[in-house]
Amino acid sequence: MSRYLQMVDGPMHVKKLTLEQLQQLAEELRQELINGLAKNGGHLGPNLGVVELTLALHFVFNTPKDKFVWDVSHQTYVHKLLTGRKSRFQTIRTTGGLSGFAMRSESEHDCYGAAHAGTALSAALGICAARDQRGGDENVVAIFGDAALTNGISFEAMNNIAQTTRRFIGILNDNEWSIAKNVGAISGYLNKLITHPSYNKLARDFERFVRRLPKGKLALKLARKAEEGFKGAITEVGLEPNPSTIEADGRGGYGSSLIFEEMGLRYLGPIDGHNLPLLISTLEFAKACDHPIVIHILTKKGKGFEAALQNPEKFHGLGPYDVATGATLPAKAGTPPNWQDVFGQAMVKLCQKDNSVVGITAAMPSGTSLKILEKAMPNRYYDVGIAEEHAVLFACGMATMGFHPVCAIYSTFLQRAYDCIVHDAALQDLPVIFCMDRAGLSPQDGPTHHGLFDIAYVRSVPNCIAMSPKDEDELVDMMFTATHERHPVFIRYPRGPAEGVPVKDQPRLIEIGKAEIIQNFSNHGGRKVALFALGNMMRLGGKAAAQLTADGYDVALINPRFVKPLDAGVTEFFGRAAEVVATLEDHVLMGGYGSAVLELFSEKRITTPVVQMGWPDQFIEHGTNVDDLRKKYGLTVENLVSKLKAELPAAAVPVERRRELAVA
Ligand SMILES: Cc1ncc(C[n+]2csc(CCOP(=O)(O)OP(=O)(O)O)c2C)c(N)n1
Repeated sequence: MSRYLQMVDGPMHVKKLTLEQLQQLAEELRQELINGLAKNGGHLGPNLGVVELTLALHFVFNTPKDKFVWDVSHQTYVHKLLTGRKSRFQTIRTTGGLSGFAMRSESEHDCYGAAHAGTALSAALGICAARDQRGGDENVVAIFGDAALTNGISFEAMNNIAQTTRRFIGILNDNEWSIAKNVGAISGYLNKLITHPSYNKLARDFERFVRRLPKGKLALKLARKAEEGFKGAITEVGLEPNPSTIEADGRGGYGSSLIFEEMGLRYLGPIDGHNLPLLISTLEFAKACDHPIVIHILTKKGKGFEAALQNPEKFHGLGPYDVATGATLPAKAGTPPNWQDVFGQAMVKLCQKDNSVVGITAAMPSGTSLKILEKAMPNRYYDVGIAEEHAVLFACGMATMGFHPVCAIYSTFLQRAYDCIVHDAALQDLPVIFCMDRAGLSPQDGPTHHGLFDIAYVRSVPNCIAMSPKDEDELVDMMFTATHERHPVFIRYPRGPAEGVPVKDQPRLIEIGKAEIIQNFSNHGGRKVALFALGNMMRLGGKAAAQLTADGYDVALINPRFVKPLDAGVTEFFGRAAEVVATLEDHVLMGGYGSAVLELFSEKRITTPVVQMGWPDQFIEHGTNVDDLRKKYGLTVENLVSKLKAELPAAAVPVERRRELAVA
C-alpha cells in the first residue's frame, strides 16, 4: 500500500497531513481504487470523481460527530478507505466483505445508509432538525449528485430546508452524468449554470483569490480556523448577488443560481471539485455559515483512469476489469443472453408491430437494456430521470389515451412508486405494463437492491395481473400478452443470463391465469410430490424433480406462470393429488407465491403439507454471487430434496395408501 494511505487509519490522520501530502494521498487513493476494484468490480467511476471532495470533507469536518449523508452512497469507497476500513477494502461487495454502500451497521462514520437515489437531502435535514432540537453543534453535510436533482424527493427536501434549520450544508457533486448521461430540464439548467460566463468568472476570481494566499499553508491555516477575515472575503466574492446573472435570460432563470437562492439556500459555485485547497477553503466557509448553503462542485467521473473517463456509463459500476486497459471480461462462450437484452429486443419488435406500445425508464437505459429501444426507435422511448413515481404516473396518463406503456423498472426501485401503482394504475384499472427487472437477488449490491418484495406488494392490489416467466421465450410471450390486456400487468424476471432457450419469431398469447404443467404424475406407484416452481426457480425445480424421480418418487412439475390470478384449478388438483407440495420462489416467503397457494389450500380445505422455499423474513445481505446466498439460506436442490424426503420418507407408496388412492 502506498505511503500516506498506509498512515491513515482514520479521519484524524487526514487532518495531520499538509496540502502536498493530501495531494499525494489523493493519487494513492486513486491507485487503490483502480487496483483494488479490478478483481471484483464496483462503482469505480463515481469514486474516482470524489477523491478530493472526500479528502476535503474529512480534513474539515469531524466524523462521527459531524454527519455525512451520501446520496445513493455508491461513491463512499474513499470515505470507507479513510474511516478505518482500508484493510478490508478489497472485500467490497463480496460475501462477508464490506458493503458497496454506506451502512450504519458497518461503521460509526456511516450515519445514514442508502443506495436508492434522492434520499440524502431529506435525511440530512431530519438530522439537522434533531440536532437543533437537542441544541447540538454538529455539522451535517448532504452530498448529492446532479442526477439526484431529477428526483422529486430532493426538491421536497429543498423546499423545506430554510424553514427548518439555519445550519445545513449541501454539496452538489455535478459530473453531468447519472448512470447514463443525465436527462431533463434541471440537467440543462445546471449546465447553463456551469457555462454561464459570469459564473465562470466568479469561479476564476475565487480560485485566483485562494491562490494568492500562501501556498500549502492555506489548508492548515483554514483548518485551524485562523482565517476569519478570509471567510469574509469569500462571502464577498462568492455570495454577493450578481446582477448580470440574474438578468441572464431576462427572467432570472437560466444562468443564475436563483433556483437554490429562491429556496432560501445560499449558493456557492460552481467550483472545481478536484481543486483540494479550494474545496477545503469552501468547506471551511460553509462550516461557519449561519445559513443553509449549497456548494456546487464540478467533478469528472472516472478522473485518473483513462478508460473510465472515456466511458463514464460503463465505469459507473462494472465487473472485473483489466487495470492496464480497463477492458472487461467477455461473457464466456455459450452464455445465454441476459434477460434484459431479450426484454430490450422484444420491446423493439412490439413497438414495430403495435403503435400503442412505448418504453419508459427511470434513468436506467443500460441496466434495463431499454437503450436497445432508444437506439432503434427513439421516438417511442422515454427516460424520465431518477423519478419512478413520475414514470408510473406518466405511464398512467398515456394509458388513459389508449397506449400500452411499458415501465421497465427494477423491482426494488418500483417500491418507491407503490402509491402510484395502487392509486393510479390499479384503481383506475389502466393497462400499464410493469417489467420488473432484477426481481430476485442483486447479489453484490445487497439488501437495498434485492427485488424480493414485489409479489407481496402487487398481489394484494385489486385489478393487477402478476406473472413470472420460466425462460426468455416465455418472457416475450408474457410481454406480448400484456399488450393485449386492459389491466395493469406486472412481469418479474431476474438479473443476468436467461435460460438459453430459443425465442420464437412470433410470440404467442398466454391465457391469463393458466399454469403450465411441465411434468405430470406418472402414477407408477411412487409417492407423489408436486413442485410448483415460479419463474427462474424452474431450473432448481427441474433439478429437484429429476433427482426425486430418480429416487423413485412420482413427481409433478408445474410452472405457475401467474401469481395473480392464481390458476386455482391446477393448484387445487395437484394439491389434492400430491402427498406433499413444494412452492419455490425467488421472493420473501411472507406474502409471496407460496402464501397465495396456502391461502387457496385453506379456502379449499386442502390439508396436503406444503414445503415453501423462498427467502426468510429478514433483509438478505450482499454476497459475491447468487449461489453463495442461496446456499447460505438453503435455496438449493439438496435442501429441497431433503425437506421433501423428510415429509415423505419412502419413495414408494405404502400398500394401504395405494389402496386408498385406487379407491379415490
Ligand atoms: C430510486 C433509484 N433509482 C435508480 C437508481 C439507480 N442509480 C444508481 S446511481 C444512479 C445515478 C446517480 O447519479 P448521481 O447521483 O449524479 O451520482 P454520480 O454517480 O454521477 O456520482 C442511478 C440512476 C437508484 N440508485 N435509486
